Amino acid sequence: MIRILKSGQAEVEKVLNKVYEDQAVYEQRVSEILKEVRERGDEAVLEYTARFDKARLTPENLRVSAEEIEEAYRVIDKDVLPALQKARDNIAAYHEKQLQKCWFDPEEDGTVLGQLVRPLERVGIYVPGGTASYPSSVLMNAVPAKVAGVKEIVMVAPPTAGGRIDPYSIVAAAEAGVTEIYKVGGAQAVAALAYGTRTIRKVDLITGPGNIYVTLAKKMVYGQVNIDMLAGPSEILIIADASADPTYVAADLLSQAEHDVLASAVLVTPSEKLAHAVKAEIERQVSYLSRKEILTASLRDYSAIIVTDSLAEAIEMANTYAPEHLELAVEKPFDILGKIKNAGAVFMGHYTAEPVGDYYAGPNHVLPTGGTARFYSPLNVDTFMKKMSIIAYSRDRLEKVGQDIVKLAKVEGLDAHANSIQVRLDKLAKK
Ligand code: HSO
Ligand code: ZN
Repeated sequence: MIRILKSGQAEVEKVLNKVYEDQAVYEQRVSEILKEVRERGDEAVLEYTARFDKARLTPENLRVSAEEIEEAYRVIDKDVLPALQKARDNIAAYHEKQLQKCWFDPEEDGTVLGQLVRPLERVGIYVPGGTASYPSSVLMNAVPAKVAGVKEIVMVAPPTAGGRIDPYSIVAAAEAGVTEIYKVGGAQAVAALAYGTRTIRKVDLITGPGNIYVTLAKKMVYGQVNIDMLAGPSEILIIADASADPTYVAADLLSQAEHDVLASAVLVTPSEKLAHAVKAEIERQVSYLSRKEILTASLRDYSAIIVTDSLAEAIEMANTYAPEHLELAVEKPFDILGKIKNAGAVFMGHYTAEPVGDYYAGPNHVLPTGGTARFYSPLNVDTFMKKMSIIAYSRDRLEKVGQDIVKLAKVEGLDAHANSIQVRLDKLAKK
């Protein structure tokens, strides 16, 4: 089911540098959908929704109504709501710490330099449909937007054939402060958010994970609007030493392997004994888990247990892989944290099971995948904000340094720039 490899074996390289299939074939279709929605707006959105989701909607019922939101609250399991609210509060508290302050730096001669931090006005959150419709992801996208101070938070999700959206996702949206929900998914939803239609006004930023069509659409509209990142299949890499419990390690590997047939779960450990125990545990646990087909596929193709020569080598492999989720299932996780360079989120010690972060602790679960943790950060409050520079020069300052600016402008051959400074210097000289 899952291979055990030894460091040095050629296959290890393949696991660490995974390559997914070429996406070019989808690009054509996505760009056509974008073009249609751009040109024909709602009409194209509704046609694609009928074709791909089998839902027949009109401009009037494309938006989830107040009654539908009330109904969602009625149909969900009542016990879930307090847990969802607690998760929301934890996410809000964590993201509040990320808020950056505006600052002003006044100087002796009256000059002031500063920076204002402002929320974006209107953002779009994509929520996948079907079994990948996760209320937790609704919270992870919407709560940071709310904390940032975004006024209009628009959610889109593909409807079922009956024209409905998962009630838990609707409730999560309402609890997180989403202001509009539309029943539209796929590339057509991204197009509507990016270009705007009569019913769905355009946004400044699109966040949230989706399938290949959604991801490519986000890539193609980038520039027209901002996007968070390009999400790929989920991954977990666990560094474990002999102190790790094979039952826990196996369970955590399986927790991410169940997301997708393309998901990866990798264990790197210097303990050969642990490697074999984890393999046996995986087989035992898969027998009672429900998503067997997905688990079998993802464990076979993209996952492995790698036995390393040392803990240091295991850490090196983790840095090369740059996993979305990194678990440090070692006796003293804080002792090795300093050596970790690339990971989306780090889960410390034997009791921080990865799902603690997926659902509850507070940090975001929208994380860089596919090695992009080398240069991307988790979704965070900054994603929903932008900065403005403030410059207030005093007369004294301009008089003192104006000639520097004139010189720099002249070097560039831009005499109107030089002139804008010089006219002031000339007047000041006469006073
Ligand atoms: N681990 C997923 C997020 C998720 N897990 C949602 C459960 N629900 C990607 O980081
Ligand atoms: Zn997960």
